[in-house]
Amino acid sequence: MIERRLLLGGVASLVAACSPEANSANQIPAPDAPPAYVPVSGQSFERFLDGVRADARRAGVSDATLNQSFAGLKPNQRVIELDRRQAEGGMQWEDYRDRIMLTPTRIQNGRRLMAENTDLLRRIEARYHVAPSVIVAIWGVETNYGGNTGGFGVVEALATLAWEGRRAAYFRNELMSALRILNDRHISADRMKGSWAGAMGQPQFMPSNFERLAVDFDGDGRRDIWDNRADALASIAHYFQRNGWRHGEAWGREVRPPAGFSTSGADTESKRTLRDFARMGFRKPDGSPLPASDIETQIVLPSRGNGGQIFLGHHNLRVIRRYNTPVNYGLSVGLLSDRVA
Ligand SMILES: [Ca+2]
Repeated sequence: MIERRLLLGGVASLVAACSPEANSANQIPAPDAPPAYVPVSGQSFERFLDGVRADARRAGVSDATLNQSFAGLKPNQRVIELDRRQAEGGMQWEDYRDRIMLTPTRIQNGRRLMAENTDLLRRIEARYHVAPSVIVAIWGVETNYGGNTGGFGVVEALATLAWEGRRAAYFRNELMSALRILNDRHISADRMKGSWAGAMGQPQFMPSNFERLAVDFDGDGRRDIWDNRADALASIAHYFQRNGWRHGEAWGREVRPPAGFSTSGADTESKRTLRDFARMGFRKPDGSPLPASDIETQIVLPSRGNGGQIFLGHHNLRVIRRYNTPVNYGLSVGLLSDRVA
């Protein structure tokens, strides 16, 4: 099975960047008050890198790759700050949906890019059996269609996080993956950019996910999810295929509940057919009947929603959430995929 990606990638940083707190936090700290970060291990950064270097050599990474990757490498204080501030939250579903995820610009650009990449998306769909609209929606929310892939050096960010100590084992493993990717020459060290947490390229894959799931769709021998659109979009499709996407099925839908329905007592665990929900009085938001379908589904409530929207989530919503776990992320990707389809 594929490990779940942590909530670390583009959307998390996007939310952080758009929150009012982030603006003040972006200010450079006063020079006379440098925050002192002491790694959990108490080890110096240089000693830490020596250990990584030894492990990487044993894993077959060349000295040339290591010298290039580690030249002038220092811990990045901004990465540590962002990691410690990661527990953002509190954003209302309606604000997250309208101000962050489903902005008019993102919807328009998604439609335009669906049209401009029809042929590529059809070929990807033919190989991986994943809907083009969901590929484009992920591309849109993760990196604004490749426009914002993160400006951190991936090796620098991962080395900082692996040294600094919180989740050290996880990030050290990701750092080793990143070094193997460089050693295999899929990307050059200076082009290997990502988020502060090391999520890379247009799909924001962590390095271990890259190793398992990134694909070379254009056949040039390199899996380039940074600068090659075919590789980036096919890699998203491959991720979905490997996580059980059911081609031709919807992700879910918004519904209007029957009279007397209360979100506080709602059963969000039981799965029933859409037909059963229709019998129970659930309808489309406009009041028209739900399709009499045998697809299995369950009630999904947005987190921190004001009770205005209620959804039925099918199997494919769970697949979307394997890309990034939060329920509001999954719902937004589903809604965006409908809007760009
Ligand atoms: Ca390629």
